[in-house]
Amino acid sequence: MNRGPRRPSAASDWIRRARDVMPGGVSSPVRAFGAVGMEPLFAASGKGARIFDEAGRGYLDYVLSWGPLILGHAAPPVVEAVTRAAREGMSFGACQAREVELAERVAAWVPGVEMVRFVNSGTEATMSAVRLARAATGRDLILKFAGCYHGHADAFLVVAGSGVATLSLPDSPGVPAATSGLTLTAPYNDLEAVAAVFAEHGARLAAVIVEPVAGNAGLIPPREGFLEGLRDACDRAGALLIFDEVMTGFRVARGGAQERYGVAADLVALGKVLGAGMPVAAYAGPRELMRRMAPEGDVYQAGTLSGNPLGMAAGIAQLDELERTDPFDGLERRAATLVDGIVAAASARGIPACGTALGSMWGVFLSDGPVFDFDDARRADTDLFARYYRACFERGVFFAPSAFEAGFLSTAHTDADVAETLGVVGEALDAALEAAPDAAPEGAG
Ligand code: HOZ
Repeated sequence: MNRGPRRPSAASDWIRRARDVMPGGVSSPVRAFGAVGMEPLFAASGKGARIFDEAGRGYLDYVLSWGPLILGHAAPPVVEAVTRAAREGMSFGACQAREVELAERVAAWVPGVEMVRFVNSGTEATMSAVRLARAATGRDLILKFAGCYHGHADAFLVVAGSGVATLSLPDSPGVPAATSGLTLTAPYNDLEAVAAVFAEHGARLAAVIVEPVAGNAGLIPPREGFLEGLRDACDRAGALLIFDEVMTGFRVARGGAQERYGVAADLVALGKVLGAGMPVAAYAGPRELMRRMAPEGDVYQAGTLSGNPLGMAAGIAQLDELERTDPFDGLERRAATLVDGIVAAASARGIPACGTALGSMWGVFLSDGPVFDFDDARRADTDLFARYYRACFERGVFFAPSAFEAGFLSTAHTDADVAETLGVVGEALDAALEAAPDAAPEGAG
């Protein structure tokens, strides 16, 4: 087999080789950069707030592996814990103390959680939570919200956000109509539409699954009363409320959106920060529900690598560092400085913009706003976004390569990093305006 030299190598060479052996050259579609008219970033390393490509160029990173790296890249406590764990064995397929230690932390931090089942991805977590909800209620239908993304299981690829929205694929071939037909949808933040769904289907609804802060259609906070309204509708109909906190968990507050908004879910899906960059996720809830899972109960779900020692070690180390440093207020202040700065820079140039910072999640839409749902999000100027995006990237700032993704912040990002970013943003907005098609000189192609 020709492995070829790892370095030095032009990025274009890696892209060509990748496309030859991997669909689109990627392991996950959001990494392709197609929506911003660019070639993918090939990451070679990361340190603190920066990611470095194969050519050695550094970028201030606001993607942070799509959320897990709340302490930044290669955070020493996490690296040390994983290194130690690796020396002791990569995987056991047997119970180990680290699983108990991480589950105990989750139960202590996340409201309503008494028991935890570890899995390997957010998709597995949401998929399994829905299976449990269906078993517990004896019902089949679920309600999700347009623009929310709960991973790529069949039930969720219905008007989904994230890469599905970026690529404008409202549904996916390969998902049987019999399966997608069990997923009802409503606009995010729209309690009237929710009431209409419950009026017609309430007795058949197993669960409502929601991102309590939508982070896969850009960042859209819940309107006042929305989450409470969902709680109420579920209680009346005997359906379960599932919070997909894969993004918001340990980010919008220490205990996630349940803590921040004071609304209790029946089941919660966690991931990203939980595994500190390792493939770790979980679904969790009260004993009464979780005991339905095999082997205590009759609902089956399993995984060879679930509770993997490296992932558990990484998660414990990251949560312990968060516990020790309690960085949540500081992260939110810095995220707000970033969002306010971007919106101000856009406004100063006559570009409509609005944005939100929630904990260490943030987002800006290039539109007037307000943005309450997926339709509002899609009104943003994606062409301008693409030009602005490219100009930021060229100047060393790495945002998510889509107008339909949230941004993240880590404890490694300093005030100086944010100031540097805002300097780049101003220049990039100017460049984006100059590159506008109607700003091109006459006759230019
Ligand atoms: N869930 C991540 C943010 N939308 C994307 C991860 C991926 O699809 O690769």
